[in-house]
Amino acid sequence: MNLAADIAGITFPTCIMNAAGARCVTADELETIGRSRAGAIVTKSMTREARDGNPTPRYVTFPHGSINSMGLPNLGYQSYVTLIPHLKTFKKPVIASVAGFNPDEFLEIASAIDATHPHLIEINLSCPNLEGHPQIGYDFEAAAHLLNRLRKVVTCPMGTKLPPYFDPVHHDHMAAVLERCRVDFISVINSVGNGLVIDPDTDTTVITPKGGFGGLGGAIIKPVALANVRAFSLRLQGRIPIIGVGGIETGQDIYEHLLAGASAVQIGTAFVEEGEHVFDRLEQELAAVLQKKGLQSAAEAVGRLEEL
Ligand code: RRO
Repeated sequence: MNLAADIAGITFPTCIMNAAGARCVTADELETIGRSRAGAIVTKSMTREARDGNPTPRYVTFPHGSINSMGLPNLGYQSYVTLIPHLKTFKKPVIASVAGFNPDEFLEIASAIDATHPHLIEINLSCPNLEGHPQIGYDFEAAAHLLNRLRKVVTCPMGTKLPPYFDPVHHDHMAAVLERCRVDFISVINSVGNGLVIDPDTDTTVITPKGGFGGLGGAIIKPVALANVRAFSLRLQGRIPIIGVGGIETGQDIYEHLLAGASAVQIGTAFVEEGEHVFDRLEQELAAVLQKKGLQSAAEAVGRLEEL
């Protein structure tokens, strides 16, 4: 079974990789992904300075989901500038996720990272967990301005990680921005921001930062993720490839993301919970689903969803 994917001219040995944020901060964690069956190494979103992130508890699972408010813990971009050439020796694409607290920071980080030639750069416009910093992906004008500036300095394929949208007019608007800014791929979706999980035994929130509000991940967000993959797929018609993220626990879930229009997928909560063996399991499960459907490759399933 051929599970390879092509995103913006880069070949991925399999279409299943980690999501930015999941076990991908340190050199050790990134090397573990390099040695695993993951189809790429995706870094944690990096900022200008190294960060410890928010106070704990800041990641908790609950039935069928997770909530996090990590607060961008990462080594600072200069450490990843040193690490990326080493990560490339694992012979699979390296995707550097870039964040920033203002446009100039995004520019500084993206330029320095671009000079190390990762295979792709993913611009994170959708972190929900920073007090006083709304998600840029919800401000279409600011997002367009930032992506335009970044496009001028980034030479490798540049994509963006988007928050979930809940109204078709927002999908229309963002799709137009993406095309105008010549974005090479999108990863949809980031966590569903500012959810609230309550522990009824203790009468408390389950995480500490931001009064308990945090980004939701895991199985419960799959329909929102699929909707965003489908909505962008219908609008972009293959001109900008899509990486589907959200709620993937089984090969069947990956198949649904492919049907909706994703060319590849990223695994967040399930990777955190299960470790790197999740990639072997998902690969086997996806191959079995595709075979049952009479398909020879993952690519054949992309965008085949039929409406009733
Ligand atoms: O570090 C985080 O709190 C975080 C980030 Br940057 C993100 O993009 N999405 C998320 O759920 N958490």
